[in-house]
Amino acid sequence: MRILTEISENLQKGKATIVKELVQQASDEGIPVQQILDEGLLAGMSIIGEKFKNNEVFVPEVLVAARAMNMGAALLKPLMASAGVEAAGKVCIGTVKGDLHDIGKNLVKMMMEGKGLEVIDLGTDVAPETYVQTAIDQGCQIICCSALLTTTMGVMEEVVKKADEAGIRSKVKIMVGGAPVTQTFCDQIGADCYTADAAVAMCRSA
Ligand code: B12
Repeated sequence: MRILTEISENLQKGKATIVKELVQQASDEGIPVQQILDEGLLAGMSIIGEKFKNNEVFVPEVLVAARAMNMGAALLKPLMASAGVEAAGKVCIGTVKGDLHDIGKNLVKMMMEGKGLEVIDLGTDVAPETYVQTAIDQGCQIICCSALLTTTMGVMEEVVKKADEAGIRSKVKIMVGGAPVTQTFCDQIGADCYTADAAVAMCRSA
């Protein structure tokens, strides 16, 4: 669909205002939210990812694209939220210590909120103790950890250990995700659940 291609192209150029307008237009035209997200915003972000890997674009370009992605996604958020639904549970989510990537984490958060869960966003660079203390203080049933760097994935194991030490392991499910994370890794560190993308994370958390 032309408009979805335009969203992707403008996102790659970091044109946040145009992305926002096009996302609004696409939604007004009745294109499903999931399709706008997948074929517009995420498609653009994935091309930027490839170009970043191949040194065709650099950090500043990625940052403006990320900003456009977040602005477009923020517009979709209320459309995903099921109006007036009472929170079905409480989740705390964050990107692990040492890692500043938050686009995927924000998407998972949005999807979970859309499913009626109350989500406490701990942001990025989150220490294992912070996840566990928040889960205790706020009574969260799920801790969600995101990592995009192979060098920070190991922090997730620390979260599992700290939850164990704090005596809350049986009461809290630990979900892990992010591009380098796999089911094997999830099993290895003793986490409860891994999903490859935000949409599945939403279903599993329900
Ligand atoms: C955007 C980006 C950045 C931006 C981040 C902006 C931001 N606000 O997030 C900036 C420019 C800051 C950046 C910096 C760096 N980056 Co960077 N970045 C990326 C890039 C291009 C896209 C990531 C992204 O947002 N993808 C889109 C989202 C939607 O996908 P996602 O995060 O995977 O999330 C999905 C799933 O994984 C899942 N998910 C995510 N989290 C969770 C959590 C749970 C619980 C669940 C269930 C699911 C789930 O759901 C999401 C949606 O479906 C990737 C390349 C790539 N292809 O991934 C590199 C990439 C991750 N970066 C990389 C690197 C090396 C860096 C830097 C070290 C570069 C540098 N030399 O400075 C720094 C590190 C900074 C730091 N300390 O964190 C490498 C990592 C290599 C590795 N194997 O470790 C990558 C893979 C690029 C590459 N190929 O070299 N980066």
